[in-house]
Amino acid sequence: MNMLVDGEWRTDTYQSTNDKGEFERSETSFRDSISSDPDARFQPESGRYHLYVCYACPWAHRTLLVRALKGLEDAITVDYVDPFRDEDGWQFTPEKEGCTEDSQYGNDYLRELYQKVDDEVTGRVTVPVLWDKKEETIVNNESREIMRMLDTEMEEVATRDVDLYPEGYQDEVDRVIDEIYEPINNGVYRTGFAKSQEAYDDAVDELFDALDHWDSVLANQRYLAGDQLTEADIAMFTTLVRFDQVYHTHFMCNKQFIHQFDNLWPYLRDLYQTPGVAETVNMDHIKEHYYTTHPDVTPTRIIAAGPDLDFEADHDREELPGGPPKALVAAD
Ligand SMILES: N[C@@H](CCC(=O)N[C@@H](CS)C(=O)NCC(=O)O)C(=O)O
Repeated sequence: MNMLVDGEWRTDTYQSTNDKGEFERSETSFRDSISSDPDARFQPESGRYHLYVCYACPWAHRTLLVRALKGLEDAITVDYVDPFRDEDGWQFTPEKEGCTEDSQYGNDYLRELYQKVDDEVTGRVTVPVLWDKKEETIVNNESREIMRMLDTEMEEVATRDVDLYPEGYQDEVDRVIDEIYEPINNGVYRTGFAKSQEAYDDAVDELFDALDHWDSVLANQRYLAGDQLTEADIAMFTTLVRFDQVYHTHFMCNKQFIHQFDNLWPYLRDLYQTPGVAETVNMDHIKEHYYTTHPDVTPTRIIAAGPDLDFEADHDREELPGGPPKALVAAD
């Protein structure tokens, strides 16, 4: 696979599986933070930060969702790369529907930003990227951390009073995000990129055990951390919304569809129908990306047709305690 090595783009270096055929995700390289601490280097300022994302990517999708729910659209600008990724990595193709140019520099490739920041950089060139226009550098490219910063450190520039890491829920939110990461968020990739039967069997079993567990939890509570919508739901949503149309078939996560689960399916529709969420879902980009970008998984690059899902159908979860933040409902 492709990555930057000492600042140079290489297409022959990155091994994504270990000798047991298990997928191993490499560590993210830029880990600074926006902080309202007076001494912090990256202060929360409107207009200062920019996101580079791909609509197709579940990790990038987390950051788009927090931006939308908190009303940070004017404060944080965004560019969208092409969902099709080949040997050259992520590209800017503004002529394509839903994609933009690199509004900051007019680059052709996302890797050029990484090289601009550090001409000796070694690492994968991934989305999301949180860019600082003032210092012209990458603040962070780890979605969980970007999600938290946008949620908790940008209050003064957010236009909506939405708190996705509410007091009293924080330990539970962190626990749930940790708990769903390996078997579910990363689990679909571990299943789909497995290079041995054993690695696949382990990953797919772990994935569906975890889905069964959360399906039963969601029988009695509206959201993953209780009665409030939190970052944990954002993290779960971006995997679930891709599941039936992509992970089930392309990644062979096919013991069951999400739309066959008693509670995960209404829960997914409930989240989808939360004001601001649906606009962040670009299913065409999602499908194009996965089916065409991993030729070792789907060599024909043919985009599978189904299934046809009605994310807008009634979910009937209003009967459970809690509901979307008032500021979101009022804005709708
Ligand atoms: N840990 C990172 C993972 C991001 C990531 O893997 N993004 C994928 C797209 S879904 C990517 O950009 N992959 C390009 C590559 O690995 O070369 C995060 O959560 O932000």
